[in-house]
Amino acid sequence: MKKIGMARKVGLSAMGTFAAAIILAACQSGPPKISIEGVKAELSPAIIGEAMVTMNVGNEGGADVLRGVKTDIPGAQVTFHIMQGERMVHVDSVEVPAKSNLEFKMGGSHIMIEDMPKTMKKGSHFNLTLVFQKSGEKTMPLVLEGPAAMPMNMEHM
Ligand SMILES: [Cu+2]
Repeated sequence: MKKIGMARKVGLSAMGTFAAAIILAACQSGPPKISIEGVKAELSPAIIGEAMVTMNVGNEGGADVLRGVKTDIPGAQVTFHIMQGERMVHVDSVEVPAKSNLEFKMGGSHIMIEDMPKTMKKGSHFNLTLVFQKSGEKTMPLVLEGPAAMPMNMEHM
């Protein structure tokens, strides 16, 4: 009986050391400090019901992850698109490294809104929400702008 008691005590103190190590690691990287600038939503010049959202996501703190994106436009789908070489692929999450500046722009990583209802046109207002793993949700009001001139090879299929 006494032996078991000893083992338990050792186990607990090892746990304490482990927890301390985690806290130390967290302090070194620090919490993320997210700022969002230059947000713009432009209708697709090629496809009805589609819009592209571009912005700069700055992070002056520790690493975070963009876990998702949502909108209050009824029935619309929003996704992250990133360029892998020449190809555009959908991704569910985007890393936001410590002390970084993530650019969502035309020709690079961007946010795509699809299946918008016909009521959404130039000048329509809506909300877009970025969901960060650590920083939580950031909602921004947007106004749909007319289609930007887009090089032919950047059109969405
Ligand atoms: Cu895209």
